[in-house]
Amino acid sequence: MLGWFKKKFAKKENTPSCSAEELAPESAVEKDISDIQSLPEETVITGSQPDKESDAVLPEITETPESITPASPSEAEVDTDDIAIAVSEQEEQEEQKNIVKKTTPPPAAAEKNSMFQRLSKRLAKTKESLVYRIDTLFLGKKEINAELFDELEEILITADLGYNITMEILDDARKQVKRRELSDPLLLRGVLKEKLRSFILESNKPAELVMPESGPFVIMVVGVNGVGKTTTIGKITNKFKKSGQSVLLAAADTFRAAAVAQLKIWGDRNGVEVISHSEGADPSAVVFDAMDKAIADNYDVLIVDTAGRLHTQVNLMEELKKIKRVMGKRLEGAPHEVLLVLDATTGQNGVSQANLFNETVSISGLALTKLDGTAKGGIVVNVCRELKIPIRFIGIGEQIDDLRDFDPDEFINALFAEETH
Ligand SMILES: Nc1nc2c(ncn2[C@@H]2O[C@H](COP(=O)(O)OP(=O)(O)OP(=O)(O)O)[C@@H](O)[C@H]2O)c(=O)[nH]1
Ligand SMILES: [Mg+2]
Repeated sequence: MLGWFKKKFAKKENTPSCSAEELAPESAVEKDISDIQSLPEETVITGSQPDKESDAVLPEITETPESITPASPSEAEVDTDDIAIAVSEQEEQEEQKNIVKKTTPPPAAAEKNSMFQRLSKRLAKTKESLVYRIDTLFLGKKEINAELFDELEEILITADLGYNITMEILDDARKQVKRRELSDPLLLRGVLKEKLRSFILESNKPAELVMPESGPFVIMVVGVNGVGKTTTIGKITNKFKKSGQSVLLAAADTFRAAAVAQLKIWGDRNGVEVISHSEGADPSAVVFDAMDKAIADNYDVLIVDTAGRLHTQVNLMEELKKIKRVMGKRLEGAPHEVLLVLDATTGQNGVSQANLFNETVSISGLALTKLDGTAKGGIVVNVCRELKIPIRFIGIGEQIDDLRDFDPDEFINALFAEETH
């Protein structure tokens, strides 16, 4: 997961060359810092689908919550008659502080925990359609029978796990029941959880991406209309910036003027420059200029936004090939990452989108957005299994820090977590 991102960070710190494992502790610290910086904030998620028409109108960045510690009264405000009371109040406050000190977990652990809670909350719709329905099904059932399997099948299919995965899970469970390894429906819950985890882990092996020794790390972002490409670019930029990387953005979506404006808003939020041409310009020309600047000015990362296109639009898919070619000509090995953004709410269709984009420009990583807005989060497992392309990020909201590095364990644990019932 994001091995390339962390390696670059380590390289900047003049860390002597060492293996990924050796780098791990430092990477973990870096991840913690990035998690802490993106303080959890409770944003309201509306039940409605994001409005495509309003995509140029971006949500405001929520303010970081103010410190809630009350300020102690200044000396000037304290009347001499009240000194005794003030002293006793002060003692009380000190005592309270000590209690807080004793009971509050270390900040990093607390933040990590709250990030997990937040992820779990954002997956509420999928939890309801998948995990809670399974729990309700098993509640009070004493034995595993054919009827229970039928109902389970319906639940798994509805959560968009896909037919093949559903059948594989059920066949495996049936075999365990037959061998009498499984008789209690409640144990079946654990078996399902582990099965889903292993599907993702087997298929989502983190790909080793080799960072360029010199020059910018070039990311080309592609996908169909409205899936969340530009928003995801804004969020990724934030991640890179927070770990000290310089980022340049290229507005190669020249289809609509609003698209350039939208990327510029994200550029402003992150304090990074955006290379753009006028509406209708050749996107390859924008990319060429951006590559020039990224190389000349020694940027660490260049992220290229492209226009949304249907995977079935042959001409537009050819245009993507051209953009990619231009990058490779200007800098050998570029783009180092072709990131396909998939909207989780579109479910199974995402798999066919990915196949066609993959045929055209060889996808190296996936970002699965809008997992907060769908009850079909099972698509994550399906995508891992069917595509065997690593999921790098999951989008769980519209705010700048609503993008998580995809961690299979964290995802499955958040889905099955009981504390947010
Ligand atoms: N709830 C939610 N909304 C998201 C997420 N990611 C993106 N969106 C919303 O999806 C809508 C479309 O996002 P864009 O980033 O404009 O999508 P795009 O792929 O760049 O669109 P085009 O450039 O028109 O193809 C916007 O309203 C975003 O706020 C997410 O993870 N969760
Ligand atoms: Mg866009």
